[in-house]
Amino acid sequence: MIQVCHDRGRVYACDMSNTPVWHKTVCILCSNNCGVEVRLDDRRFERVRGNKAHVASKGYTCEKALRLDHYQNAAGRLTSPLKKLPDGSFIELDWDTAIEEVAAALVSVNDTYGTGKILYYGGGGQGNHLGGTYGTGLRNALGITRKSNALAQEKTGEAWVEGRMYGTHTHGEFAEAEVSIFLGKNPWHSHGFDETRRVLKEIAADDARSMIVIDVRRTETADLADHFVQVVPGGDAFLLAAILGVIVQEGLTADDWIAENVVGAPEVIAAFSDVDVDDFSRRAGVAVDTVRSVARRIAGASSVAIYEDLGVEMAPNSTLISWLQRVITTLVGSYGVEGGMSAHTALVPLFTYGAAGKEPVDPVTGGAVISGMIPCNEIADGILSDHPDRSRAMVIESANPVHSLAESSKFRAAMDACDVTVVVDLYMTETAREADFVLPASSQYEKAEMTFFAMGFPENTATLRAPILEPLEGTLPEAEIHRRLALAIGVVTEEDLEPLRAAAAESLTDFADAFMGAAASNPALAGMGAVVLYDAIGPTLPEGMAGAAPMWFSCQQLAMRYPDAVRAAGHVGDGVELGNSLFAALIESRDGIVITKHEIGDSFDLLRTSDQKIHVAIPEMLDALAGLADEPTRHTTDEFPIVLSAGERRSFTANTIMRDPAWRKKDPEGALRLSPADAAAIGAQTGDRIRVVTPGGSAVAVAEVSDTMQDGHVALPNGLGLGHAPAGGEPELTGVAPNELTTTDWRDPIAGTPWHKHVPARLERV
Ligand SMILES: Nc1nc2c(c(=O)[nH]1)N[C@H]1C(S)=C(S)[C@@H](COP(=O)(O)OP(=O)(O)OC[C@H]3O[C@@H](n4cnc5c(=O)[nH]c(N)nc54)[C@H](O)[C@@H]3O)O[C@H]1N2
Ligand SMILES: Nc1nc2c(c(=O)[nH]1)N[C@H]1C(S)=C(S)[C@@H](COP(=O)(O)OP(=O)(O)OC[C@H]3O[C@@H](n4cnc5c(=O)[nH]c(N)nc54)[C@H](O)[C@@H]3O)O[C@H]1N2
Ligand code: SF4
Ligand SMILES: [Mo]
Repeated sequence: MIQVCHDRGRVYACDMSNTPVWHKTVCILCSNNCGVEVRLDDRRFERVRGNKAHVASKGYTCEKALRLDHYQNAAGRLTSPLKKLPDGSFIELDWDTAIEEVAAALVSVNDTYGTGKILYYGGGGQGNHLGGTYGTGLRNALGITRKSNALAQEKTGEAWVEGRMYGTHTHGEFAEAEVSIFLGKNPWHSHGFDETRRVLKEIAADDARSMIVIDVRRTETADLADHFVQVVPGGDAFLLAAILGVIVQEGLTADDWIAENVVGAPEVIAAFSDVDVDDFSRRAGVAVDTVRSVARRIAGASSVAIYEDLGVEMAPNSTLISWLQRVITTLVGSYGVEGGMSAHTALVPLFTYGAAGKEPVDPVTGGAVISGMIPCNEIADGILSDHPDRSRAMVIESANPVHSLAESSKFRAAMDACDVTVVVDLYMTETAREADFVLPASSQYEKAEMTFFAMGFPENTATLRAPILEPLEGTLPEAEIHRRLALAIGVVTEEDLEPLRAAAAESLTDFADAFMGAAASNPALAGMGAVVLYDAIGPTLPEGMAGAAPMWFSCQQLAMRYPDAVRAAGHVGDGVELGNSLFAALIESRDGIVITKHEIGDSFDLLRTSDQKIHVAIPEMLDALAGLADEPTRHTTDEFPIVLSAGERRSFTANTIMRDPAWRKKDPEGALRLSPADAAAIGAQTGDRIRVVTPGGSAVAVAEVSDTMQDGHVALPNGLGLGHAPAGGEPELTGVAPNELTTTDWRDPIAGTPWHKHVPARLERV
């Protein structure tokens, strides 16, 4: 028998003898969100272990989950709203005053410059996407049309391609694939699918399956690969085009399958029949025999799954590469087969593809607004321009763009150039320090939270977490911050909310009727959906779960769109009842639930192209392919001859979620890794200090000489150079902040995504 115990601000499940039990939640340090169980000692995470009952991770964790206390309880948690004074110092405000002043400041930006000059950045990280649903309400309340987040510096090139080819997002089933390809992706450390390391080891041990790793460095994943294809930096587009050249020229395409399922294939096949396989292999730095054997292995497989990630998404030709790798799976017929690529469902899709092919252009910078997002690399330039329509204010939630976006100094200047900037975070981050207002959020273990990262097919899952701690005093969950802001801005009133609350108190079905009616007569109310749901349905949910109320609407939408798959997953009823049943299961389960269960053959039904076929011919990509031979491979100069990967995932990196350097058990300062020859060239050894100089800046890092690195390529980890203030004083920095070395102009011409893995650099021994 479990009961709820309260003790010194903590609420915990305990048995009848008051013995604390394990609290189910998830790890928030990467998008896998592995289910974990936490044993608390007062507010500290005393122990963390994998949750064997979790629907997706089944007990799996990596070494990082055990260190989660450093997220929850690091020194310096914010406990009061802050306002910056003209002299740059901060004063504490009470919440009522803070909400009133923030609302007034944002409304005044609209009054002064007209609506549309506020930019909303962020809204969620590796573990928290519910905040973003409330952010949508704020945007609607203030007429904010400009938004962006970290996806617009990594995944928008991919989204540009997928919108055209599939009209939706696709993902591979690596647990089943005969051939798994990791392209600029090091899943051993970065993860990205359920039980990653277990699956990697399983593939490595299975003679019938193959792993192909395409990377510039011999990574931990590469060590497990059947084929490690070590490209030179900038060589990926040449390599993939050469692989496609082999597949086409040796007649290895899946012609019958293509005829049935693909539009535009003849044009694409023709384009690769001309590729000079020998020359392109040489340009990629890969032996042509390797290219041929890899191409044949791919074409001969019953299923191929590819995971591209930052190694190619943040490097030259990134959008072209996103297309080339999808041409491979398309021409060998590996979509909609078990172990291949497939579209998937989502409770809330992370991307919208409706504008694919006609993406609007940002009027200030001229950049393509893909999936509604301003390219990250153009935000600061836009604000610092003299364009009359430039943004005048920013609201930044759950993100640290001063640290995470290119050219930190420029983002600081852009914040300074705004009339008002508001940051919602747990800690005094590099970005919060620059803000006019800082609002302290409750942590992800102090409120209901979830993410929309799950991409499984044919089965997809979702995990809604309950708080395991009461909010730290002085903090508020985003739901409550946004409810108060909406009331202060005046876009919803108590009179609007009262009848909806009353209806929700009766039943969810009554609420559905009342909400539809109210939204029809008052569109502003519909735009505030998340806040309205929180206010009305929230009080009817179990203790601590009010913030999950917007998921009621998402469950309804999913049930409407895929009623059979939702029922096949065990939820019951029709129409609103089916959505209610899904919602009830989500609210109840701490182990995650299956939300949709399809048949593998349904894959094509999930495509959102006009005819539900794959549209492989993209004119801009065919042009880029035609011009590839004339492109340089390395983008370096005599002054900056080395390629720097600025921001690599390692054992103890987790974006900027962990600020306390003590969380790191290895690589405490975040070493600059370089090859023995590059080290010898400047007379450096492991442990020496090396200055890295780039066109954007310079920094000193500790060296780690490593034979996993190829000559002419060096790497710094991501997520270092964070300020941590143990005694509440001035922050101490550990390691190099990678974006002190990057520049906003170094980016993909189509998607505007940065070339952080390909920064020209030179090294000097200090
Ligand atoms: N431990 C840990 N895991 C994480 C995160 C974290 O911070 N720490 N962050 C999460 C996030 S937000 C993301 S987006 C993912 C990113 O996950 P990954 O993309 O896997 O991470 P990276 O280490 O940045 O880059 C992957 C690989 O690209 C290689 N690479 C560099 N340049 C090139 C090139 O020109 N060509 C090729 N083919 N490869 C190249 C690098 O050697 C590296 O092995 O990780 C997620 N998981
Ligand atoms: N040079 C270089 N730059 C990079 C990368 C790289 O490889 N190289 N990687 C890029 C990638 S792929 C990504 S995804 C970005 C990530 O960078 P960002 O998008 O900036 O995200 P995080 O670093 O995860 O920062 C999350 C912030 O959210 C706060 N936070 C945590 N929980 C909550 C919460 O519940 N509520 C609120 N309001 N705040 C919370 C944390 O304290 C932290 O300050 O970095 C990018 N930057
Ligand atoms: S860091 Fe990622 S893979 Fe590791 S335990 Fe956390 S969620 Fe799972
Ligand atoms: Mo990311």
